[in-house]
Amino acid sequence: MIIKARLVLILALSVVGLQCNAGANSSPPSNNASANAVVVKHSYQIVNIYPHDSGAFTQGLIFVDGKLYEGTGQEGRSSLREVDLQTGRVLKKTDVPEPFFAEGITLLNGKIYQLTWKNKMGFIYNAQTLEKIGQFAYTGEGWGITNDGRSLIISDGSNRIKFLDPDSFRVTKTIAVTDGPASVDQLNELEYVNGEIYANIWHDQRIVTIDPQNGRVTGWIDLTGLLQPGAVQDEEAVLNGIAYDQANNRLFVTGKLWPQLFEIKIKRQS
Ligand SMILES: [Ca+2]
Repeated sequence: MIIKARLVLILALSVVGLQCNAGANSSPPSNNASANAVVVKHSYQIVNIYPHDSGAFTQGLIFVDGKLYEGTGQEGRSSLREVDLQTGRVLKKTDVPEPFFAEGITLLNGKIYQLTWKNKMGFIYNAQTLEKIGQFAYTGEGWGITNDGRSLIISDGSNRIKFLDPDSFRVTKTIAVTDGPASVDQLNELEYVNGEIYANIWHDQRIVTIDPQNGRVTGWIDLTGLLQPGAVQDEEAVLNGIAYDQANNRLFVTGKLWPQLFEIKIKRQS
């Protein structure tokens, strides 16, 4: 019995050692939440694959009322587009002038809101025409944006998500995203899906799902292997872009400069 107990102890210590090594090799450490907490990992399956403009540096993706909209970034290449899902063809486009580096987009009450990265200025468009009809100021960086039907919900590259009143643009609530004791930062493109916030994490193959009430992580969706190896060359061509078609319960994902856009189905584990 003693020998057996010792064996169990050695095995347990070995597991702890392996976890420590895994933690030491992960980068960045603040995103190594899965090793520290009870995590729900969801799997996925590909439902459809559509063409995507491989010149589009995707920073925002939404699907509303049967239309796919995309916001693209980089100075001089930033834009807001309406895109044909089936062909990937750009149907309408409004360019964002230099020096603005456009980021996430969301549609609320017929208006599309688009963030910019470091310019502390967002743009407002008529969703039908993509004509610019206004702008708004905010503090900090702008990364991803979505909405819950009432508030604009904004990420800034940290682990914080801010809720803004869409009329006054005042911050009404801020949540810190945590998975157990671990902070989950570099939150990027966002999507509000059935009462949860889905977020891309910059340079990470995982989407994190978040409780908007308290910032607690509710699950992880690992999309490693979604894009064929070698399909993109640019180091910045990372997973970014989540759009939910609420009417048909479809979830779309793509990445910066990716040649494809995927409809995926999440297989939830609980
Ligand atoms: Ca989105």
